[in-house]
Amino acid sequence: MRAGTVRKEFIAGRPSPPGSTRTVLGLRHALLDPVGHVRGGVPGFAPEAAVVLISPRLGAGFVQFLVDLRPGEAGGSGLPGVEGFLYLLAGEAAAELGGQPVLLAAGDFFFTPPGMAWRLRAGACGARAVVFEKPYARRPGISEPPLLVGRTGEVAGLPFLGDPDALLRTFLPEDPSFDMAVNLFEFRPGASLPFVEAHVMEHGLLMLEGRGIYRLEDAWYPVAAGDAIWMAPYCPQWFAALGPTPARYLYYKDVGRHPLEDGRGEGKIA
Ligand code: UGY
Ligand code: MN
Repeated sequence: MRAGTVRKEFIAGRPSPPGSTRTVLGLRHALLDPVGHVRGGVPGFAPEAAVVLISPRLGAGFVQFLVDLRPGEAGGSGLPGVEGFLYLLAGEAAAELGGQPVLLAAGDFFFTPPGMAWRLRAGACGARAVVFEKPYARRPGISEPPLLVGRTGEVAGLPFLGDPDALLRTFLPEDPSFDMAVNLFEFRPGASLPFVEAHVMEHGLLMLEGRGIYRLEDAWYPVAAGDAIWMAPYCPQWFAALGPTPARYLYYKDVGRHPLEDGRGEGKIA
């Protein structure tokens, strides 16, 4: 290799050499290289239409999966006591949310309250989506969250901790009814999280655009669009955007519950 050149196969997002993967599975974090995706595991979708990225089998308190629907193909979910959040990554789709019809384009999203059945039918170009599902942690005296539909363009991106180069869009209301958040982070090239976070909430993350470096515990990973990351509670985490274009990621976070409530179903505090 000549000085100053980089072998393509070692750049995140490019094909890995046969027999190698960037996937890392740890006790407190995981990085999932799209090269390793294997389809199946979500009843309600054809086996080839879904890929489970993160689940309790990994140690997480939620599920994160990708959906790829061919034109006209449909699938859905809605388990008892489980709430859902879907973000349409590409294409167009007709959704039925508890029987209510809604048309979605790329960048649109919906939240379904615990137990509400939802179904998605892809439009003429197909549809790609990411879904987060979580058992709802009920709280005495607090009503369940309502059905919600939104569009990325209608949510303001606010400077994160005062940094105009790191814009955060918060898709779900900060209301005690909600026990999950889903946010979209956009970093200009060179921007970063201001410090290494270590917090009680866990994350599921999907890189949507651009590239950067993610610190997870004591390891630093080059990441690019298509990578998924699980961060367990207290996993030290930090991100910096590298490359010529902005980096964007969508992430899940459990919120709004006392740490003594288990966050994995019924709250334990009466
Ligand atoms: O909301 C968060 O905890 C966010 N700042 N974490 C992250 O992007 N890894
Ligand atoms: Mn965080």
